[in-house]
Amino acid sequence: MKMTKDLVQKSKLLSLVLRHRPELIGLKPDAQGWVEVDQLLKSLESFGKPMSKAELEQVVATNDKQRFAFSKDKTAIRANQGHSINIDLDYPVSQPPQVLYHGTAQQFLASILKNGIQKKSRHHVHLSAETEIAKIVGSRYGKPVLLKIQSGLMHEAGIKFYKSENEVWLTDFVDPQFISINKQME
Ligand code: HQG
Repeated sequence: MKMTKDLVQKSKLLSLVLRHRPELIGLKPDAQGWVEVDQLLKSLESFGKPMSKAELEQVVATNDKQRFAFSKDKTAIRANQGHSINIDLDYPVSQPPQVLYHGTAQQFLASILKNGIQKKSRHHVHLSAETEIAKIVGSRYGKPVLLKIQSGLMHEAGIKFYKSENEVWLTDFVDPQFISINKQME
């Protein structure tokens, strides 16, 4: 199901407060990034951007990248990945597929091939098993470039990978030796 414009706006506000600036609306996520649903709805209302519980449920269910998740008992919510606030997502270490992809923009290429893929303001480097997703991610910053990552070799070298609830592969850093440009996209 496609999100309406209104739901996209609401989703962006949720990303902002659950990943980057909870203090903006007076929220304090716990150590794993969870906030109480009731508290979130109250805070959004006081902030002048009220959201009903039904709307919140709709955002979680229809979000194009499954960015948010409810706790099992549905009383708490968090973003699945992409945080800049300091939390521990507690995802288990997982064995990655042989190859993963990272979408970036042409202007970052020289620096990446020299310095590796860094996490910048996020907690982890984000990789995906799907080339399509990586292309879309890369095009946010300019002409997209698709990088192929030897995640199998990284795993063998003892580098840890985590898989988020919404199937994003997370790691700390990708050294240039594991990166090649995916020719098909040039
Ligand atoms: C680049 C979205 C120069 C890196 C997506 C990227 C993703 C370097 C940018 C999630 C570099 C950081 C994450 C280096 C890395 N020199 N540039 N050494 N190392 N970069 O947005 O991976 O819509 O923080 O290639 O779907 O683009 O928010 O990371 O271009 O899953 O849910 O620095 O964000 O999800 O940009 O995207 P970002 P990302 P959401």
